[in-house]
Amino acid sequence: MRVVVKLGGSLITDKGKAFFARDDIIRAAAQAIRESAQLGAEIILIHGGGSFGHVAAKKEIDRFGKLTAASVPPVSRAMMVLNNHVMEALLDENLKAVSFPPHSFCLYSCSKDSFSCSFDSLLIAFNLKIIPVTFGDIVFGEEACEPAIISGDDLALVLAKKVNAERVVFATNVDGVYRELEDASSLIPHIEFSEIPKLLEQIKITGGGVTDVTKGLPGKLTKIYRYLSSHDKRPEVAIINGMSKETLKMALSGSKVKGTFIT
Ligand code: IP8
Repeated sequence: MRVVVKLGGSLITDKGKAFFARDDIIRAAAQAIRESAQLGAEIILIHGGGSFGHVAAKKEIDRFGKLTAASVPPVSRAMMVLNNHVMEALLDENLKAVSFPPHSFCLYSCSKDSFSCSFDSLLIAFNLKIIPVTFGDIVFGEEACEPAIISGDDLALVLAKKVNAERVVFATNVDGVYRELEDASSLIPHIEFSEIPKLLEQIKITGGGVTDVTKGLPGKLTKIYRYLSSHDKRPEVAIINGMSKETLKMALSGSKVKGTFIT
């Protein structure tokens, strides 16, 4: 099974502590990836920025009011450090994995408010059964544009389309999408793809009543809808809890696990 997995920043870092990687979780995720690869999963791995990229980017914005070309070295550095934690864990599991930092192959267009990336090398690695690893990053702006942050969610969804992935797994630090944040029994196990706009309206009306603890969920759902509505071989999207190695492994192997599935 072809699967694109994003390890969220709130899963692999401690968002409350600047530049703090949760190596135990990263290592468990690497084991889950190895075990599912042994069961036949063909994987593209993406990770978020957590307390590395977001903290570094915020520092720049607080200092200069915006991201500038001079923000690229410190923000990309923070992401390379976090990426190194992930790469070391994968390579220690004897996985064949190679890192593709987006600041070296993506550009931001401010006139189109969109990114363009050259995925050729990454896709060659994937076809050679080497796990490509990429991540949310700062990327230069083209022509007169300032740099911008490309999120791992965008990369996951674009790549899922490129390789016709059967499943996209968003591994987070919560079990999925909840109707009521405080009510564990309100986990939504299934969302019909066509119902995402309605659900987003509900989120707007209730001011976030339908949400998970990461405020990025409405953004994630909007992106899922935007990127995948025009795709005929739409992958199943699973939002799961990556704190459990077994859940992650089973999700990567195509099983139905606890979480929210969007089909
Ligand atoms: O956590 C953000 O990636 P995300 C990356 O996937 C940076 O949104 C540099 C903040």
